Amino acid sequence: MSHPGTPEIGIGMVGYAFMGAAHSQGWRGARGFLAPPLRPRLAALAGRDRRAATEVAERFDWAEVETDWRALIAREDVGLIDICTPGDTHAEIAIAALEAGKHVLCEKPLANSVAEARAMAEAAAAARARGVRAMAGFTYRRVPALALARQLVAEGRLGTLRHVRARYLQDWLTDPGAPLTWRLRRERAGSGALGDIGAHIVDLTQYLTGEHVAGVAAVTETFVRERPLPDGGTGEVTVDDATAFLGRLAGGALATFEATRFAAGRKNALRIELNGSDGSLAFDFEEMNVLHFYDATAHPSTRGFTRIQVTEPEHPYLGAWWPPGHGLGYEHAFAHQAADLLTAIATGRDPEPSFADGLRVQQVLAAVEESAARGSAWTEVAPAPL
Ligand code: SOE
Repeated sequence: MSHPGTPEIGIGMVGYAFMGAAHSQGWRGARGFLAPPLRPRLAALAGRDRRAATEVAERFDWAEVETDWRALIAREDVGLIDICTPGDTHAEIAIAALEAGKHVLCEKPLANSVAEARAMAEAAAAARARGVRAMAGFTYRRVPALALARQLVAEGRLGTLRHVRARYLQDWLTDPGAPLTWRLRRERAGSGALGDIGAHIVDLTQYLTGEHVAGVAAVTETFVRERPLPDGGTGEVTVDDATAFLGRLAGGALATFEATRFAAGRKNALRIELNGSDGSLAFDFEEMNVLHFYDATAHPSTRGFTRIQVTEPEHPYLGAWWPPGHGLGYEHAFAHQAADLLTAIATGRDPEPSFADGLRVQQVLAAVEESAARGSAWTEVAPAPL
């Protein structure tokens, strides 16, 4: 709990669109509600378009604006660089920041390729030796119901894990008239639904189970290959619209994954179910304050899925927010992420997920693309050493 006299750290954020807004809220929520032992100060926001960046900076109370991320890193009043830009810029900015001695929070997926992610993980390991910390922004780990799920698995409540069933379903591309944004271009985004939302369910699977995905067999598809450009004409979609793949976890459990932007009516349905010898867990982000738990060790007469309302002070993160029962939303996980990173920095611990965790997700994404290119051939994933 912070109190008057709590040391401050200046945050410098690169990017100011959707994720920039989410992270701005995150820093503010962390400071106000979670009160970490290092207080974030919104020092400066960087964006190439000064007018647009200034408008966002004013809305979210960023003190100053830079139009070059290098200038942001060079500022003495900035101790942490928060990267909220498309994937093609992550490696260059993160490595430069770490080398300059700044802590880093980087949005997911960590990079656009395994080579970039590996270079970032190496830079993070070198920086760690100098007390500089790096975290990858797989924010859903900080949804209280999923943090609770992790606790239950770690306590052994599921017994031996048999299955993971992970889906991330959205529908914002079902309209063929939806414009060709950067998210639909490989050179900017790395991949499509796979890297944008598939990365989340791969990370969650590895986080919840504590095991890595050891191999995959995949299909990917691009349903709409030409889309209108924002300024007229059309352009080519160069990433996947959807992917589905089978996986095997290191401990022997079978996993299925699906990530799509074409699931009409599913808005942000991140769903994950785990089945073990002693029980099951099920979560759907569209009901994000709820976790379903089946205890197979309970008496047969009362056995059944329990719908846990994850809104109580006993649950992860909840004690810092509203009175019991009031519930949280999408933005709160960003506040938890910010507070956890600041606490790790202040107490000299390694934040999670690390860049090495981000690299391990990237390796799975690469294996999915390789498998799909080889006609769904089984493709092993050799996880990067911890
Ligand atoms: C778009 O599909 C997106 O905004 C992702 O980029 C985010 O990571 C996810 O939280 C919500 O959906």
